[in-house]
Formats: sequence, structure tokens, C-alpha cells
Amino acid sequence: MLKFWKKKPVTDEKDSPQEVEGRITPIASEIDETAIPPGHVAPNGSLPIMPVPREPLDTDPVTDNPAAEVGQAGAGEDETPQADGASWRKRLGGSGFAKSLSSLFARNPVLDEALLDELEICLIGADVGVAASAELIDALRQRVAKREFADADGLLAALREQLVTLLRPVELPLDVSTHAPFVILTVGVNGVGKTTTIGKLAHHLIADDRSVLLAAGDTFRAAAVEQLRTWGERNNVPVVAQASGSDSASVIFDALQAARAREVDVMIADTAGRLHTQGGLMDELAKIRRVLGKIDANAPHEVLLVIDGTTGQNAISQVRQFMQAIGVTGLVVTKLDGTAKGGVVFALAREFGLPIRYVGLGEGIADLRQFDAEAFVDGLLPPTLGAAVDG
Ligand SMILES: Nc1nc2c(ncn2[C@@H]2O[C@H](COP(=O)(O)OP(=O)(O)OP(=O)(O)O)[C@@H](O)[C@H]2O)c(=O)[nH]1
Ligand SMILES: [Mg+2]
Repeated sequence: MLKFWKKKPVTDEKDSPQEVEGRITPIASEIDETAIPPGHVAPNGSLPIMPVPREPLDTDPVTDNPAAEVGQAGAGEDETPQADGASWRKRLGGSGFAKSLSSLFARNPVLDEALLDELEICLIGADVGVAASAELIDALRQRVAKREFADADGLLAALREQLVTLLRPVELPLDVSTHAPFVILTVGVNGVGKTTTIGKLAHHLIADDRSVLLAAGDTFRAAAVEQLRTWGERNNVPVVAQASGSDSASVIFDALQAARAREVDVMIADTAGRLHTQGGLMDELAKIRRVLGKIDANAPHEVLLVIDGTTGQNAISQVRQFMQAIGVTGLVVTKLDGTAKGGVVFALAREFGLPIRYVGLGEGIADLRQFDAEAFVDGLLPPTLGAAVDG
């Protein structure tokens, strides 16, 4: 049984949340930061826990997929380690990276300077970035000059190794056991997959025996709260929310109160998508950080920047902007299934060295993977030529 549902022993009346399931408790619409003393605990009854119905859903209001597909997408095939390997290949095999590199090597090319040039063009075309591609190719060129490889297959194997080496330093899994509740703030530009990632991450954490609470901090877009509630229902976890248009920092503040009072292990906060040009929205992130700091000086413990894997080199400037606005401690790269080129992961690793916590390999609840450098490279570039799309 999940820890969240265990009844908390009532030791201090003041800290115990009033039973609020099945109704929404109204709270103040705007938070006055100066009025919050450090360690403040909201009075009883002010925790706006959304009711969490248990009925199965017919359709997914987020993607319009049948609910069965949403709940199970990827779930069956990902249960075992062997299947997980196959699923990385299956999901990444259709990427621009996999396709262009596979077709290059499938031609049985001669190991010469022209092949290295072509390889460099493929890497750049797959969003690896000019600098990272040049470094990879220069290293390979030196090894070719030393006659390290017998043929193009040898070169392919070396490229695989170098790609894994490039990603190893950013293969740093998120450890949520360092604080309780561990607060994750999810940020990013519009439509990158923040809310979907939260739903998938909740599923991932629950499977790891963590209790989870979600905070509907995207108060900007009318449908955002409903979308998060749907993910809450799928995961059977509470969602703290207020009406759209209310103050995001206030929602997230109350959610942290609720998470603390209920001794939840992990709180994940959603936020509205925003561009660096939207100064007001960028300032809001700083306010969220300040307000959380009134309860826990270290919160948020993770600022997870979600990057859409199909955006290409623009991802680099997104990371820069969010690092400047709020500070970023980890990345999630989504939508690497389908048509994404996939190479942006290498560009991000080289440019920032920020931990890549997870990758999104689909829209289903089980389609988030803890980042694994070797599995990722194997999925993009299988050792056997032409195997990329076989799964
Ligand atoms: N194929 C695929 N689609 C994804 C993935 N992650 C998210 N999506 C889809 O991307 C679309 C946008 O996802 P959201 O989670 O709403 O994105 P968001 O960042 O919360 O969007 P805003 O709140 O509007 O900024 C949805 O249709 C998701 O199903 C993924 O890993 N793979
Ligand atoms: Mg969203």
C-alpha cells in the first residue's frame, strides 16, 4: 500500500490537515510573500485537495487516445530489462539520427576521409550541433590515421563508444530521498511536455514506492488544471489546485503545506509554459522559488527543465534562459520517439553538463525512462547495421 494512504498519527492538531477529500476548500487567491513567516503552516481546512475519483477513463482528454492505450502504452513491453533494451531501440529507431546514420553505414562504405565528412554532416543534420560533431569526428579522424579500425564497422563501434562517453557525465539519476517532501518544480516553454512528464514521473515514482502529490501551478491556461487532474486520477495521487487565473506561487505554496502535513515523499509542481520574452511569467518562477523558501529554504530541490527533443538547436538557448531565470538542476528531453532527430541530447550534454534525468519516449504513462547513456546510444545507433528499426 502507498505510504500516502497510511493514516498519519495525530500528534498535533494544528499540523493535521482537515479531511478535505471529496470537496474543494477555497483559499486566498493571491499570496502576500511578506506575510508568510518562515516555517508557516496553513490553518486547518485551507488545503485545497482535489477529489480523486477512481473510475476508469474512456478516453484521454489530453491526447484523445483511448484510455486503455494511455494506461498501457509501453507498459507491457517495458517490464523486463531485456524488453526495456528492445523498447529503447523501438522508440528511437525512427529518429533522424538513427535513420541517417543507419543508411550511411548500411551502404558498406569504404573507410576514408569522405566517410568521415559524410558522418559529420549526418551528425550535424541530426541536431548533435556543429561543435560536438566536429569534436567527435576529429577524434575519429585521429584514430583512423593511427589505423585503429579495420573497416567502417570498426569506425561505427568507436563512434558508439565516443557517444556514450559524451553522455556518461550527464547520466545522473534523480535522487528524491534527500529531502522530505522532495519538491520538483517543472519548467519549460509551451507545449514541450511538462504536464505529461509530471504524469509519467508520478507513475515512475509510485512504482519506486514513493508517495506523490501534484501541484497545479499552471494557472495561466484554462485547461491546464483539468489536464493535471487527469494525470492525478490515472496515478491515484492527490492534486492541489485553485481556479485558473489564480496565483501560481500561492497554489504551489499550499501544495507544499499539504505535502508536508500528509508526509508525502515527493511533490511535483506544474507551471505554465513560458518564453524568455514573457518577463512577467519569468518573474513568476522567481516568486515561486522565494515563496517555497519560506517553508523549506532548500526548496525546490529539483528544477526540472523539460525540453522538446524535436526543437533542435533552439533547445540550447532555452536551457540558457531558464538557467538565468530560475536555475536548472536537471533536464528531461521529451518526444524522442517518432520524428525527433535525437542528436540534441548530445549537444545539451556537451554544452551544459546538466544532469539528464529522464527522456520521454512516448505519450503513455509508462513512456518515461530514467536516462541511460548506453541504452540511449544503442537505441539511436544499434551495433548491427540496419537494425535501428527492427526493435
Ligand atoms: N510522442 C510524444 N509526445 C509527447 C511526449 N511528451 C509529451 N507529449 C505530447 O506533447 C503534447 C504537449 O504535452 P503537454 O504535457 O501538454 O506539454 P506542456 O509543456 O505541459 O504544455 P503547456 O502546459 O501548454 O506549456 C501532448 O500532446 C503530449 O501528449 C513524448 O515523450 N512523446
Ligand atoms: Mg502543461
